[in-house]
Amino acid sequence: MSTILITGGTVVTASGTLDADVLVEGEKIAAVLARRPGLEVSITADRIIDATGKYVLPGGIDAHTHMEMPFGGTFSVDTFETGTRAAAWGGTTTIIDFAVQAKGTSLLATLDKWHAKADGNCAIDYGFHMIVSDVNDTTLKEMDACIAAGVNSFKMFMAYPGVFYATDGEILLAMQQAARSGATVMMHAENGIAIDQLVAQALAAGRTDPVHHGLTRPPELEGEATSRAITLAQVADCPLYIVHLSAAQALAAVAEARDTGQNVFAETCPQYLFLSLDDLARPDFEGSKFVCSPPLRPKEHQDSLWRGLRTNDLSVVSTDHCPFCFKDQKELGRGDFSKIPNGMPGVEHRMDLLHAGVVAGQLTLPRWVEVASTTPARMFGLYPRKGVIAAGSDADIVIYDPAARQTLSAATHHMNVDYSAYEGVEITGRVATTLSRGHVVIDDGTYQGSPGHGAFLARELNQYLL
Ligand code: DUC
Ligand code: ZN
Ligand code: ZN
Repeated sequence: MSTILITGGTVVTASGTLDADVLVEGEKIAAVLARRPGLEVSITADRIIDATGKYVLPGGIDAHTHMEMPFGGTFSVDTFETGTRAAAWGGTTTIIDFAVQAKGTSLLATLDKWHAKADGNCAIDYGFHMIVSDVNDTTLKEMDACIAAGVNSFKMFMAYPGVFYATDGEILLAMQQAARSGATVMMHAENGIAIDQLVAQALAAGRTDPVHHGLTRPPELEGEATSRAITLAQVADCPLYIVHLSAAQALAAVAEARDTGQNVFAETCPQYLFLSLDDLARPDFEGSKFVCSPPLRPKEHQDSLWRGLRTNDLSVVSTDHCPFCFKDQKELGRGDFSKIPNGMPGVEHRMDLLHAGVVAGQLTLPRWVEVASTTPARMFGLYPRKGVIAAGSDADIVIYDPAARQTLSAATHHMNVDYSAYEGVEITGRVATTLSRGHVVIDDGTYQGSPGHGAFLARELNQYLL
């Protein structure tokens, strides 16, 4: 079995920092060896990686991505191969992607289809959530089979009538079914029925620019839907995870539910922490690059979200990586913002952007690791295999240089998309080395991984439930 010794670094975990060396044997972490003055331990290894001056982190877990997703009449442009490679460049060693049930199809056939897309193509490990868009007796029964197959989180939509939308009654039925096994329902919480009326009114009045995507999806309608989802989950006694939370109103509803002890959790995404409605309003159709749902919000919401991350009302930061090219894809919505495919690229830069939050004093170093790796591992049944630097865990390790400088750009990123939402933004910090199960995937500015190294992760239930 080959061995790697990572020396001289500062190990950062959710519980603190430690000057320690890390020994990797094969695919696992064999030991974390604290360095103390006067206590010299001599260990030999096949390969020594010098991490002096760098952080040694558990690999990032991005619990919300969409590779090759059929959506808005087109497909998101990263494949499992290109998307997982880009993730590794940015220090993410696990993704959890969404299998998408089309109406009239079965959940298990959907799962097979997503396995076929990912199998043999991923540079890092991956799991699946299931999008349930057709609630009926058959699919409700199939939820148990999905759980047995390691897919125990089910996303539903209160938005997109006619596409993914589920009625309150359908949501209640799915929540009751999930609750019987302890599975989690993930919710896209926006009031799609009301939004569709606002969209029709805007278009009829000739308001067609991308900024109207944001203006027709007001934060109040995210707050209302979030409260309604929480009430339905309470009645069904089902764990609820609000995805891509963007608005202060929605956060207030989550915080109130958590204060009562209800099993309600929420994630936000870097785009809601760093970008705003001003970006959607960029001229010359540039705003289309920032169309995602829920939409980017007025800047005032950002402070609430950072605070929510500190208070744990927001427990996870994932990306909702759903990239569409500007050319030919975003352009489908010239003259009609409602035809712009909803989604933004992000899988490569989540760790960097959150590190920028550390540099700016918004998060501590351990909290950075917690929201980006440890909590997603626990939330989605992967801990302690993933999400921690500890003996026995998978050797998914990122060596992060906190002093390196980089400028984000489409010219240098590795995502398969023709623009960057952060073009020209300067960041302090950069991944030096990424290991996935003991294999070096990124080192010193080169990709050394291979498609097919990444393995499917059958997940256990949410580990925050009593
Ligand atoms: N919701 C997502 O989670 N991803 C892409 C689009 C959407 O509305
Ligand atoms: Zn969504
Ligand atoms: Zn998504």
